[in-house]
Amino acid sequence: MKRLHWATSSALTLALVVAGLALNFTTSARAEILSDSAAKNKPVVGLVLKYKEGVLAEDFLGNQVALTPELKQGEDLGLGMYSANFEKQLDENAARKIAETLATDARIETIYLNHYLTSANFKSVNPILGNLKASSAPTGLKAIDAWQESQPANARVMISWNAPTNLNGGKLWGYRIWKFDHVANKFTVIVSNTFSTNRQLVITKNLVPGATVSFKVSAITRSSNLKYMAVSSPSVSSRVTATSPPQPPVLQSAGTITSAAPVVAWAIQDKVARGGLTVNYVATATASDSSSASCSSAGNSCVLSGLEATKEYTVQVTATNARGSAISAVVQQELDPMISLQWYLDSEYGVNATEAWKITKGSPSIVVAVVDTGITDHPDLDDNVVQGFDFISSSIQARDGNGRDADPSDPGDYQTNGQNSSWHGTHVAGIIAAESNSIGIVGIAPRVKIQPVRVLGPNGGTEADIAAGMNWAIGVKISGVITNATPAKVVNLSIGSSDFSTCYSDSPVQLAIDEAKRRDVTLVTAAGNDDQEATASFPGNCSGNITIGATGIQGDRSYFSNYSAYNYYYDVYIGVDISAPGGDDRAGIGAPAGGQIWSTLNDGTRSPGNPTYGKAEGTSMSSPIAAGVVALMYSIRPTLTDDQVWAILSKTAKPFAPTSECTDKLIETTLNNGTKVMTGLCGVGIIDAGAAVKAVQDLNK
Ligand SMILES: [Ca+2]
Ligand SMILES: [Ca+2]
Ligand SMILES: [Ca+2]
Repeated sequence: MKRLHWATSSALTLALVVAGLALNFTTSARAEILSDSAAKNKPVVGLVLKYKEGVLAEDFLGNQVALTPELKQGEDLGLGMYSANFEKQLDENAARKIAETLATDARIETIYLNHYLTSANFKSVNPILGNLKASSAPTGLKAIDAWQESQPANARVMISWNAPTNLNGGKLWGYRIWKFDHVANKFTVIVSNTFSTNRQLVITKNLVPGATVSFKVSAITRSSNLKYMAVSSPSVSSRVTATSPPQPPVLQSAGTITSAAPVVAWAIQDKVARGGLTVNYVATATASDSSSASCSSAGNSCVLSGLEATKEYTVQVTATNARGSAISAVVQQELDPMISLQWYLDSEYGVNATEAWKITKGSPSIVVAVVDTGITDHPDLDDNVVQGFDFISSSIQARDGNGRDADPSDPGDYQTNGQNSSWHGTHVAGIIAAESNSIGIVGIAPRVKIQPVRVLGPNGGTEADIAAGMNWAIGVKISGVITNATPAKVVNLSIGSSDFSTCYSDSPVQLAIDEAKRRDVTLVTAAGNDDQEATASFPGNCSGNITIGATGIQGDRSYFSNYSAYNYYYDVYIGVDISAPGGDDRAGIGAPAGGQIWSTLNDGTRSPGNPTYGKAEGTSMSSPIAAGVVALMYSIRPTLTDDQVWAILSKTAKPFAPTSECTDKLIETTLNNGTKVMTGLCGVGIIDAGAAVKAVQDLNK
């Protein structure tokens, strides 16, 4: 739900919060106790305690403070939250009694029942304006490339300017720096106050080498009694292109040749790929006996000559500009043989994957966390898996003989009633990043990395374990747990529970999402498979994540997919942000994979057997397709913000089938601030990887 922040903070959440308030036992001196009213008939497994800032939540022996005798010590969840568990599950009243005892402890800020807890008050400080006339604008702004040989791949610019000529009685306090944002299409503040009268600044953050950027500067003054501040209008803007060595060219002719005078061609590089500079290319053909020939061009092809037709040559292209060189990768020519079953890649209502792959198949430095059942060994995945973690705290649920550990292998989530293990995490991981390697299938982003974070066992997962897994995935430090050396840029949660109708603003999972947004990590969630309003499916109904509905091969809502709720007050649909293929076996009779989603699996019925492939359908499948597309977007521009990711995904979405109810219920609403938003029963459309990645590439022009 969740990209409509103005709505979540008022109408929709208001109704939910009012219901929640009736349950609160909040007074100013006591910790707040929160519980989901929809879950009041469910057993409570423990509490989540959020300690007040500055409190040491563990004593010097490592014992968690403030626990009562009924509570067993739990674990650090990150962000100041700790779990604490009951010996056995309790009902709401019994759990609340224990929570009330704890609520008088001055060290605790919030207590969450039902596996939940927390509270965080974010107070923004508004500077006092007025009673002081702003200075004149700074003049003479100059932005120059400040490339450094010691860090050749990093974009670096320096801006300098003249002080305002008229301070209008104020005292110069610092400067405000603005940068043009191509998605918002306006200048946005990147440094609120330099707190310095220095008139130059080196900028290294959120710059793309080769991309042109514009800056403006305002002067900040304050009154002599320091009570008031004023910000001048911005200076005239200045543009600069940060430079770097070029990116490796992508060969478009064969990487191996046997003719005497072949044409070698490579993809045209845009300005960013050229490192912002003029580039010259040299193609070289080398035989196994080291004989070679080369040709050069400033364009995108050249003709080799002097080769011997009887020899086999390997061809590579080197791009060189004033900052350095880069050489093309060895060409991958095989196709993964099961690609014909993967209709969700390129059929009419697929995601246009091949168009995206012309630009990128993903960068190995982009990590997608799969917060799920863990992972199994698979030759189509193994090379793309980075260190994950197992956050299932109950050793009984975990089935690996212990609680938390560094091995996220999936031992099987079979049910004692005879239901086989699902290998859900393995299927989800393959959809995102199965390798492009001439076997099996290919993932949406086959060169990015998967980080398996195990939180789901045979009974699902607790919110505490899920929140801890999310926090670790995005790089939050958690005591007793190895540091995440490769924090994720995208987190996929193919989880949907209609047992919880509310995502409280201070629930552990919501706080993890808030932290992810602060770190510009994109959280992608499933809308749920209950064929009901998605606003009742947790954690898709939290705020700030992107919630994905499912469509079938015919471009209509999958029969099981949750859908958006219509909000009369705001005239918008809320719940599903956008859709992606999730399969629909009823609409896919006779289609490849029966209209379902084909991915990596395991053939074990209980514990892991052999790697295999198979089909599945659900918003659990549409969510990782979206996560893969987002990973491709970050791959060519890691400095994208999460809000830019959503702006691009929503602008580039492709239409549903003309006859679909999803098309009928698309509406455009003008918000109070004049901006227009499109919402609909199934979100704004079907994700289009080709158009989204192209739009990111266009930002680089
Ligand atoms: Ca374990
Ligand atoms: Ca384990
Ligand atoms: Ca493959």
